[in-house]
Amino acid sequence: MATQRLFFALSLPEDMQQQLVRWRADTFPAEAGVPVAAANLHLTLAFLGDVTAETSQRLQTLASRIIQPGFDLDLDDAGHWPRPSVVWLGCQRAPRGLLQLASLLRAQAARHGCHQSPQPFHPHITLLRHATQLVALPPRGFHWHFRVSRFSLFASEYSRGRTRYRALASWPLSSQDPHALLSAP
Ligand code: 2AM
Repeated sequence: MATQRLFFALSLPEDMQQQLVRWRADTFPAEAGVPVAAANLHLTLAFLGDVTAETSQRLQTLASRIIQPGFDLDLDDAGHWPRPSVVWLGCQRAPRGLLQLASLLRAQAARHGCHQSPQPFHPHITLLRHATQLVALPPRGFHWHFRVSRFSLFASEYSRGRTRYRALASWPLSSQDPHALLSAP
């Protein structure tokens, strides 16, 4: 049966992709790892693995029904995980909206047979892969901010020695906080 390797994720605004790529080049030496291509930088919400078209369609229908306000994301933390050999960018305090969205998508994925890691969700953007050596991390104090107003389903495609992430569908998060609307005079 034909399957696709899929994941729900947040993409980054193009100008931020470029800023991050420049900062990464200034911050990490070339031998620290293999840089993820600018267009591939993303924050995974829920990894689905290889799924059939039917499962993909069901999960897309559920995703389209999610009603949740957008949220602000502050990227101000970095780390090195020696086991998957990645250097990542994340947040010291993940916003509640991000955790809620990921938790919902992961629960829906699990109910449709997509194995979810038992490890707690640690939101991150992978910057470098094959980071097998000890890496000097940048001192705290760096900071990027952006407003998250949509999330997407991506297919991971491998061809001619390269992995490319292709957005299959995207859904908006509402622009206003419903609680703010309820308490408005
Ligand atoms: P990573 O960046 O930490 O490797 C596509 O592979 C995206 O799904 C990546 O962001 C990857 O995270 C994430 N992902 C989560 N679990 C995965 C798994 N078991 N295999 C591959 N990718 C996974």
